[in-house]
Amino acid sequence: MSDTIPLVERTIAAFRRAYGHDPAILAFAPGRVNLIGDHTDYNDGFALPCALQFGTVVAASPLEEPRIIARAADLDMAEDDVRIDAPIETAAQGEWRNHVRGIAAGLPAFGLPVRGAKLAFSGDVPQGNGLSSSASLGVALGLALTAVAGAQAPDKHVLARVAQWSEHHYVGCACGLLDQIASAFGEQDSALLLDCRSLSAKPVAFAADAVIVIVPSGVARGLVDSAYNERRAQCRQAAEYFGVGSLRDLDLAMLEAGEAGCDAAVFRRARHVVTENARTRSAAEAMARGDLAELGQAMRASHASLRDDFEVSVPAVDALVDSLNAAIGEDGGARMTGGGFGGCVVAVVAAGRLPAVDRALADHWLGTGRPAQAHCLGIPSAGARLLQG
Ligand code: GAF
Repeated sequence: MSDTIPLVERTIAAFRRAYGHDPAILAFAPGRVNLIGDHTDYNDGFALPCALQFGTVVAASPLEEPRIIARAADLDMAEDDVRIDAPIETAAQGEWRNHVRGIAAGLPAFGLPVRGAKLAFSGDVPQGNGLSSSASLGVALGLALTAVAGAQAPDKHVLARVAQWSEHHYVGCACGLLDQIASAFGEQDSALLLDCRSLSAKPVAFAADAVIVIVPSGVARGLVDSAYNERRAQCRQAAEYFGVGSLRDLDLAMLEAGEAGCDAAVFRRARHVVTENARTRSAAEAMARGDLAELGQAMRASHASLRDDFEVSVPAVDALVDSLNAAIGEDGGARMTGGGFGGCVVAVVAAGRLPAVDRALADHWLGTGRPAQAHCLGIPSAGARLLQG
């Protein structure tokens, strides 16, 4: 919580500046880093994320009219003002306003009340890095708007689903539930083993001597939504071809038996999902035992699969992962994280290896000639919560 104080103060100050009084409600939801299990969530599979110390704060107060006014403190106080007594239109694609509108429309779609509100929000999740700034905003907005409507805090699964609905219907990304569940259910000092079929989120405690290192690649994620939606469609195609409801139900034997007649790219997508599910479960077990060597092996294999079979990595990310893995040795591992096409690399590493990691990163940036990116430690943190109200 102490890490969120400057952010909270910034958001309260923005709210006062916009509306001339203090907010009644303050809601916070974190971003997340995924340690392993990417592109499995929309295939009913497994993932191992943890909520982070970064997030979004939404300050809110009721408004008597059926309108939602929102001010984006980090975007020069840009404003949205939308009526909620008529169907809510989408804003232009790519606009932050779609997050506000999508949550305002999504709450009633899940039987939750929405009423007029004044909002201001601010966040410190590094943007465009695959650390779920979008999910953190959506979940915090859902929490704030239900509190403004005087309703009980929503069930966390429903909160996550509302934020996913908003992404699908307003933001334009057909995402799974990984980011929203991680943001809603995060636990201090633990990762979460998500089963995206049952939606259970089981805390897996971090080994005492393990740390998470998050390194931006410096490659802004481009064309993410269209490439993401295409991968999702290929997974659906694979499930149809193999005759299963979702790729969660496919195993290696079925996969191999069906290879000959399958489109080669669709086959590789399916192979990634099947092998990634197995890796994620064994990585969670390795983490619970404190076995960083086995966890690291699973992370390396996950990266190779995302690079070669799912084809969502880029050369700059591959080079960064290689530099990190060379420095880490048997004491953990590194991989791309999130949707791909740039963004961050994550490493889980024995704390004693940190000086070697720092040196390797300094050499990496010098050697590649790419602008050096500041890395940080990821702190597994608690999930979404009301800070006030
Ligand atoms: C993005 C999506 F939003 C998630 O649902 C998930 O599919 C992830 O990419 C890849 O694992 O973050």
